[in-house]
Amino acid sequence: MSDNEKGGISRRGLLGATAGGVALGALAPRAAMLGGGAGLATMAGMSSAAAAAKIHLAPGELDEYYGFWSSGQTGELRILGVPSMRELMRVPVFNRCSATGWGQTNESLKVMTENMTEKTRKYLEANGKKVHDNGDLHHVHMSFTEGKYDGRFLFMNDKANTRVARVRCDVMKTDAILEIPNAKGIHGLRPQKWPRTTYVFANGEDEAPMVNDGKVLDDPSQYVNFFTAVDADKMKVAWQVIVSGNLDNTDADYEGKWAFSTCYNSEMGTNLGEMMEAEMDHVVVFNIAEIEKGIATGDFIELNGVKVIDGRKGQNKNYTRYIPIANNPHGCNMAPDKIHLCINGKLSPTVSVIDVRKLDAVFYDGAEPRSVIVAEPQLGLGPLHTAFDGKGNAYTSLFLDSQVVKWNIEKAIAAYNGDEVDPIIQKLDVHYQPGHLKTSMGETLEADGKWLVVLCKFSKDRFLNVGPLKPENDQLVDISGDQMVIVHDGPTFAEPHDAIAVHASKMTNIRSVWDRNDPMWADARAQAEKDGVNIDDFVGEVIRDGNKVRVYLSGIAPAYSLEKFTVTEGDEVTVIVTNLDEVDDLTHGFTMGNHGVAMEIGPLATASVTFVAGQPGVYWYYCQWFCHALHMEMRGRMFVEPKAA
Ligand code: CUK
Ligand code: CUA
Ligand code: CA
Repeated sequence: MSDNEKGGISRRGLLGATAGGVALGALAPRAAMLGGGAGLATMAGMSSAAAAAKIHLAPGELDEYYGFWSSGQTGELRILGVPSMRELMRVPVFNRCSATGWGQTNESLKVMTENMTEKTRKYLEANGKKVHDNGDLHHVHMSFTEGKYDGRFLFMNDKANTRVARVRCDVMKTDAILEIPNAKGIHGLRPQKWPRTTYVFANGEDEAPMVNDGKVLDDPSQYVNFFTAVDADKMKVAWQVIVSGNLDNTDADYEGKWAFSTCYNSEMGTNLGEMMEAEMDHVVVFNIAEIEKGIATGDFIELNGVKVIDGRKGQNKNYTRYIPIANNPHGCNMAPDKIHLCINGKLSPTVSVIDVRKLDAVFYDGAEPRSVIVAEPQLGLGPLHTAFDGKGNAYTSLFLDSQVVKWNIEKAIAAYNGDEVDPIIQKLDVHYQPGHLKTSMGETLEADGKWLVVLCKFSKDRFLNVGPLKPENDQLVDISGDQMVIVHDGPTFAEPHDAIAVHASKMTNIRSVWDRNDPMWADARAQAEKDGVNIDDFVGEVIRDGNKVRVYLSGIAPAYSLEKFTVTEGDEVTVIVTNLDEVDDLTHGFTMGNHGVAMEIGPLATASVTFVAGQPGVYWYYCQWFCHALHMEMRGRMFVEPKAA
């Protein structure tokens, strides 16, 4: 093992290394970075037959874990089975979905627009749009009760349009999307772990003027960043904190006392050179109780309807502390031992381990901020994220080395204290350039050390060539033994950053058919009541209301309640469809031909869509979800009459 790979070197030594060789490596062109990994591809043949057998599920066998995957710039949530890595479902969140009508149905448009800022609403209106139909979803995390997954909600970020979304785990549909005011580019996101998820913490990555109305433009000295606590139950902003520097990744502790965010741009630079200038950036520690006290006692300003605390450096208050970390750190991962927080070096080959029990002294006894660091093992080039097995070991992705390094936290602490021990247990080649990595249940008190998913940014030669745009490669690693073993290569499309694996026993709320009283279609139900239509019955009604027409359809396989209805060219037509089949897995659809309209209606659900009736003529509508032997026959006609001259 080279010196470079050994733990226990001096702090001065590794900080020196940061500024030199590592930084150069990070800046090398992509082709050069990939060169390192390519020669190692043959090493993948290590998978043992025994480990591989574990992931083979016979037809009909179920997976042990639900994997919840982000999809990056695709903007959706994905559900995979672990360990089979079979994709089970896609849940549209920020994206427009052709199959389900997400982004087009009235129910989804309500979710997407009801917590939008006025600024965005005006922008969209001026451009003839209702919603943004893209998102950049990096981080998906489940709600917690006492440090364990509670199977209620999933929360996720949209870096592209500064939003936070919530998905209901009972029906796996998005039920709230909140655009965060003031902040720009929501990146890191984590739910509070203890005592329960009261807050979802969300990092603003991009600096901008505090009041971003065009009066200040190219004057970075007036830029700020915001840390946001979202009320997880109401999906409204609870409070924000103005910070020094920007914010990248975040995590929360297991006591409900702290939240942490990494910062790679303490320089507040606006170009690459400036963002790498300082020798040290930092991790910000947020003191939740002090911030709540500050809000309660009025020590805030109100900005766009949000209570904002000033937590910048030099405030001399107990809202925040800034702990220096070698330049440009990235991942922020709390270990399930409740004690150790790992800050991943990125430009530095190190992970800085913080003992959260030492934070009180920094806040209240004037202890030096770096006194909380209890280990700083040198692991390899480009550490991005760390995961845990609940047995005292940590797994860190090395982007530049295309490796995962398994190391022991206690040994790293001993090495930091001068003992002659090497904390590194194994380095595993992965394919290639890993970002996030996640262990089964690893971000909870029930970390079980069975599986590790490594989300590689490049797949290069691992799959058949599909052209210049290649899939990512989500590799599954068996970590149940002493040595890590790769057991599966999983191609994924643009581009998962993060994933969690939740044991199936946690998903106690999940349903197979909808409850007729679900709030998702409350608006449609209220309108139906006004129209004197009972949408729980098999009804076919056409209600005319000026140039608005409401068509109530029921579906029982293989027929709709109306085989035809008539409207006038230019009418605003709302079709409200209820699926009255109570059978598991019996989904209907509604597609209106040549109108760009299609939606899903799950068993016992109601869904509605509004469109303008097109040019005069006969248009067929049909069910696009194969529901019955006579599914093709589940169709009807819309007659569009010419407008009276
Ligand atoms: S970030 Cu993508 S690899 Cu958005 Cu969690 Cu680290
Ligand atoms: Cu209903 Cu196909
Ligand atoms: Ca920096």
